[in-house]
Amino acid sequence: MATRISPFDGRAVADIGDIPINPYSLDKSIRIIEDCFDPIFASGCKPLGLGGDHTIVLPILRSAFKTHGPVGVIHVDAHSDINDTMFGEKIAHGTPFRRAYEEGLIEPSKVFQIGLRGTGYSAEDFDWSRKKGFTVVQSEECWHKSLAPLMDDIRSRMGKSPVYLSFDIDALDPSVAPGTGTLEIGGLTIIQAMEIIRGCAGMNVIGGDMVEVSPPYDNNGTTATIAANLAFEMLCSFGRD
Ligand SMILES: [Mn+2]
Repeated sequence: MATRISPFDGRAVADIGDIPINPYSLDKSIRIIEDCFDPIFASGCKPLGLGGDHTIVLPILRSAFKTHGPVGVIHVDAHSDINDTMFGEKIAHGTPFRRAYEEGLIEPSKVFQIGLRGTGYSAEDFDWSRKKGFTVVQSEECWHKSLAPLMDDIRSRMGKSPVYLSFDIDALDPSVAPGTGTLEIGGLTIIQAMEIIRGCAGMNVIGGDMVEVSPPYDNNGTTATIAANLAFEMLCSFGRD
């Protein structure tokens, strides 16, 4: 009601179903995901992907690059997801933004990582992002305040560039969204999440995702419900650029 946007009235919104990944091969699965997104981006549609874990953003960004070139990214997450490897593997849910950087899929000066926090592996965990030109907005910088001014700043810095919004549900505080695998205390509020998503209106958003919701951990279903509502907010926001 607040945005006065009714995305199902003004736009053609369709659920195109699940992507038929190969559960026995991660390499094949990410190729399948990329192949499935290619015609979506090429046709001018704005995909809203529902994870799955954060691994899916790498093949999505590979696909987006073919249509849009390097994109800006608003990455909302407790974690930076810029590890070089996890258990020796280059493709994992904690590595996609390092791969995307290495492959030139993203414009580093237009990458904003919001909500990062936690114990981490070392005190320098987030410095790799900063050294590469990303803007890191740690969760502590978000505490007790509206994020609308931050989004105003990001909007002006994005300009007309294509922007991809990637939202890990663990960006939210675990007291409100516990149904995910890697909880970190001191997270964002739902209102701040709405400010971020609504703040994307006016940007050239080319797609987005909602990832890391884990039904086995979601004991009463509220995390999935919150994710669904935030996905709806994205549909409203994507329609306003
Ligand atoms: Mn995360």
